[in-house]
Amino acid sequence: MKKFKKILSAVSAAVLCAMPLANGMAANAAGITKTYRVYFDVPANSGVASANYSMTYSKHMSEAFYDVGNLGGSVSSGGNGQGVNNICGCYYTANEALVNPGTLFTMKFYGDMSFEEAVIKYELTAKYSNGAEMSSNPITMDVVLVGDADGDGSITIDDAVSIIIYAANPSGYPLSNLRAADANGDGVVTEEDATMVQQYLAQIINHF
Ligand SMILES: [Ca+2]
Ligand SMILES: [Ca+2]
Repeated sequence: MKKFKKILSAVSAAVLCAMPLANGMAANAAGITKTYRVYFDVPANSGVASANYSMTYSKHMSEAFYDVGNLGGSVSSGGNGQGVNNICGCYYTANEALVNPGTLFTMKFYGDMSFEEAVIKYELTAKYSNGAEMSSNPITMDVVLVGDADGDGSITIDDAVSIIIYAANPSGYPLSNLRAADANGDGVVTEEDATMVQQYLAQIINHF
């Protein structure tokens, strides 16, 4: 409890520091950059051995960044920034046909529009270990607005506070969206993520 009070007082100090800058940011709402991270997930016993993802996305978004997920394997990507609209994609390879549920890979980009406006079209295919395409694709996409820990659709100081309180007592103060709370994308929600949200609100960084 003592630690919790200490954290809350640190949060209050941080809120006071961040408020003027956060207000300034709201005045320039048109320039706000949103960061989206997409998790490509499979359920248990999916049998996926590899996957292809390709998409056409607005030139107003950053290039896309791909990372391997918690199931291991490897990702190779390419094609960023070609043409009038950008085309990119990745090829995911599992270490062996997947049995466990989890994330194959993630894709992240940032810009000043919604995800639906940014991604013009995409294709996603999953394959068995013999290279045959799965007729029923078991891969699902979970789109996350990074930093929006409380899931209300915008990133405010409330999100940073929620993350700090959760980090101090995860079972007592659960978060509605742990993936969004994981600002730095390292797979865990800690005070480092709250710090990153505060840096974003203070415009020290303009994306995650
Ligand atoms: Ca929020
Ligand atoms: Ca994190």
